[in-house]
Amino acid sequence: MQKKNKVLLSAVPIAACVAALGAGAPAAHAASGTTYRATLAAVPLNTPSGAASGTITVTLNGNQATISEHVSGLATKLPTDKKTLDALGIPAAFAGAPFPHVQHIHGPDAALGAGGAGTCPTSAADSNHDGLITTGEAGDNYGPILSTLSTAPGGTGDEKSADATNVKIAPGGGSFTYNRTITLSSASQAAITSGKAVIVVHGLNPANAPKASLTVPNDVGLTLPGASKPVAAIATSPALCGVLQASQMSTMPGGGVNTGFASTKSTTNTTAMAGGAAAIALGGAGVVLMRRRKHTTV
Ligand SMILES: [Cu+2]
Repeated sequence: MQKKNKVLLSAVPIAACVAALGAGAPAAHAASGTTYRATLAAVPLNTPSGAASGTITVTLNGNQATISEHVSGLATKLPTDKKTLDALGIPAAFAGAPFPHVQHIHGPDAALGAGGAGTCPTSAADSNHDGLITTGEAGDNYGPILSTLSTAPGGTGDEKSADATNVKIAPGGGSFTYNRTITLSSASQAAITSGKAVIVVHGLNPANAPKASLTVPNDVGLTLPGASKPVAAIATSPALCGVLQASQMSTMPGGGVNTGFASTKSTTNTTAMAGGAAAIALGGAGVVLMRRRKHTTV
């Protein structure tokens, strides 16, 4: 039932899978608990509408979260060309590897004094108007990293964990399926039950990413191990985003599986003290790499 490290590159019929999921029945439904789901949509400016998408279901049982996610349409492989790698600040060791997509549960973190509005950025988040929404620019929307959805054995990391930006344990490839049960921090649990947890998949596709993302260094101070300069913003910028919401079967055709979601949609606590530097710094040091569509084909 659990495909642990099978995440990298299970490329096959994901599109079909996504469609099925979108239609209703949660794929991974724990015996009990509350199910939350999100449609992962293209972040404006960063990913053309419809070019990439996904769905994620999170079933919460105490601090255990059973996650089932399908994503498609993202960048597939890293470039192999040394010049391209150098230009983007990607170490040669990553040449040709599956494009890693670091992904997190973001949200407010009271312990850090970091807010998060529980929203995905709109194009208005591009505060410097360069056509790109960077991690920093989206920080007010979704807040700092609360949990990392990695492929590492045992699971997840809090916002201080190196796992958060470790590309070696990030799911990779243009399409992937991610199924596992992880232990959540209290901040993550609180964010989810208050409707402020936001799933963010990082790493833009050079084939359709804003030009600025190739030339501007990332704004979270991230330099990949072995690189001579900070990785380009394309690596850390949010590609897909979705707000986790208690599963409301009423919105689904034929709806049936309703199990008391109402209580989980509590009034949002207005902890959104938008914007601390902390939120920004942690908000997505995503990591990743990218590839230039120029020569490799997908
Ligand atoms: Cu993130």
